[in-house]
Amino acid sequence: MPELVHYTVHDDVAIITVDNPPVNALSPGVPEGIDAAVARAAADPAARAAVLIGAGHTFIAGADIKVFGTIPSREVSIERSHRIHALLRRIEDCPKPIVCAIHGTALGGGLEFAMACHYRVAAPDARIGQPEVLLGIIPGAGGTQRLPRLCGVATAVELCTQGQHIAAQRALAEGIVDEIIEGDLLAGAIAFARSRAAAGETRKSRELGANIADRALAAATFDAARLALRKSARGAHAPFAAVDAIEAGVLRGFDAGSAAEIEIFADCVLSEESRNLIRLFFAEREAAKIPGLPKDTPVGDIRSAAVVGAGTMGGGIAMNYANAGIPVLLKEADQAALDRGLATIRKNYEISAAKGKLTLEQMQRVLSLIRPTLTYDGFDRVDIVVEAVFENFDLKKSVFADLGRVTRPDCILASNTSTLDIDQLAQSSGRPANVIGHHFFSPANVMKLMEVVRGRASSPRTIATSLKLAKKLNKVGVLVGNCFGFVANRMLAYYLREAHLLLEEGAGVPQIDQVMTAFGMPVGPFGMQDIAGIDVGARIRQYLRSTGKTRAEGPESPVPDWLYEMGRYGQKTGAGWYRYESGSRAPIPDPLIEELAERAAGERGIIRRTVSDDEILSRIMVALANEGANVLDERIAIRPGDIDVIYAYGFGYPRHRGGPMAYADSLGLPHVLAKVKKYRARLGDHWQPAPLLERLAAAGKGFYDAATAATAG
Ligand code: T1G
Repeated sequence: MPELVHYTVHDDVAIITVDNPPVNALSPGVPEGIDAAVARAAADPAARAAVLIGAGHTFIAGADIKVFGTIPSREVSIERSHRIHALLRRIEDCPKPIVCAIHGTALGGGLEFAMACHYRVAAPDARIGQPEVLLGIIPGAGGTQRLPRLCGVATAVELCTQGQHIAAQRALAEGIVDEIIEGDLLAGAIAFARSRAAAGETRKSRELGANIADRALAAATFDAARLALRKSARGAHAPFAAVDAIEAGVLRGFDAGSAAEIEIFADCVLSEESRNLIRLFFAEREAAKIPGLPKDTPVGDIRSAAVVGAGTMGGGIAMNYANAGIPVLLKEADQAALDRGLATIRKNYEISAAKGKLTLEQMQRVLSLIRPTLTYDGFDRVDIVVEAVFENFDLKKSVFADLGRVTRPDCILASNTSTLDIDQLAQSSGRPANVIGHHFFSPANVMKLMEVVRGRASSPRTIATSLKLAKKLNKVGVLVGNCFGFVANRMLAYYLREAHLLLEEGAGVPQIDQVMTAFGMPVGPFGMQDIAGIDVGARIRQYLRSTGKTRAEGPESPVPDWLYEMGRYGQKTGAGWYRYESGSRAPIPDPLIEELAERAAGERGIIRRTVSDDEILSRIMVALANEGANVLDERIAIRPGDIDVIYAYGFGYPRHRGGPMAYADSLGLPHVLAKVKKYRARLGDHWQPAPLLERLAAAGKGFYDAATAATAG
């Protein structure tokens, strides 16, 4: 077993190096190794102080998340937590100053170890955080107790309830870090440690009380946080649990607070919410691993790009490249369209700058990387082109024919189409091996998901380069097969079908949206259509009808097309499924929709009835899972985890529910199948049980069991 923690002495300072690649997680043996090394430094006459540092590209990125799944009971969790709390106290009680040197990330347990040290210094680009709530847990190694004592209650509540990583500069300003070290971090940390030793100083975070002394302010902070979480947590429990633990320590002291943290952590780590979030954490990383794609597949280095089409999507895509520091040509057919696209891009950056997300200097730099053009000049020098023109097949095919002519033979040719056939676009280019779908989600510069759509001829290099590029663009890339709507939109068609039909049968638009937002969706199906644009869906339906198809089997409600014919496209026209006061995005229910639903029901001979919230949730989620099963069976998605990652990042599906496939597993596939059959009997043959669902239900398995078995081979 390789040594996970190294001990050396340099300049009368003990150097304790954690060496557990890839991210120095606190896997079994690491905490114990640090503990032993600190005890050794305390007893070592050659050491007047100690530095704790990480080997490789980062400090400690937290507890080993893989271990959480092995915790058998609350009792075992509590026993393990008591052991780690005692260990951190021993570090804090070391009579010689211990300085933690942070580079890369200090996250979760990593920051907790850092806070048990007496001082913390950091590299300028280091990032720190308590992201445990993103895993459905809370800091479990004293973070809810030491953090508020270092940076105050408000910042501690913010970091522990939102889980974001903050930059070293802010950590310094908040009192979490004591010094930023430019240049050689270890040398700077040693010098810092020696200065503390010379001063004979140690400082125990647990004994700092000034930042938590104002009880009234703390109480107000807790109340405000709980109020805000009612909306922002979207039904997740862990953020509230983090507030409870911090509050316990502020009101009842460090020891009582630590005891409360240990109890609360035990409840969280054994919860379904945490299981769902941890599964998603690993599913997101698994999505980058493609069975059958050799590890040594050549990967192209994308250092220059071009985007064809400066509309809403094209502009957002160009911003992604510029934000990643990649110069990008932005081509439009005419000057007016180009000017409109550039104006939107500039406005987006100005909004971000106004929110302090980037400086004016940074804004100028990224804007300078976006080079507008009306011709294909320079396209022969770029590594990738993304086509993002209007969703019209003939137009896209002509663009791909051009690109096949004007670009280098190794240039990747990607399409941002959300529905059209990648193979036909590939044919048009004459370079099918280089063609692939890069399906961004609107707004493209914000949404993290990128469906990477492999065509029949997409080469391993094209696929591997696309997945690596997704990470460079700060996106989550998921490889999917080529079919109408790929994974995200194909399944969404069933989600929307049920929403539209439930409306006709008697449910209300606000009722359906309220059921879905109560479940945890950021917006309901009707609010979502009003944001995305009812015209977008209408044009897709028109295109499909021209090919004799519909988006989903079964009756297609005429109401969305009636709204389209009335010019009610949603927020952008002030009315859609809801009405909107000018300048406001607040949805106002419109009785007209009820009239249209009654008319549609009449035309289908339906007697409208009271529809329960349970039926609404069940039909929508069962339809989604059933089609998800078909997507898996046809290998359009490789794993259920890929589908869940797509829905979490593409549509804001509540992560604490795990995703549509994990949710179906939590219901039990026999139950889901029974529902499909019940709806088939009551609503019609368009409710066709997916063969995979039938097979797994019969085998008493879930989607994830089957996937795990398949991976195991
Ligand atoms: N445990 C186990 N494996 C981990 C891990 C962790 N904490 N972090 C990363 N990995 C694996 C990951 O699965 C992948 O494996 C590889 O490392 C590279 O990761 C006590 C209870 C650090 C910002 O939540 O956010 O501490 O796929 O692809 O993009 O209170 O990883 O190669 O096989 O993500 O450079 C809190 C989780 C834990 C941080 C690096 N910590 N990690 O990002 O690499 S709970 C976290 C991250 C806790 C305490 C509590 C990111 C990263 P593979 P990667 P990256």
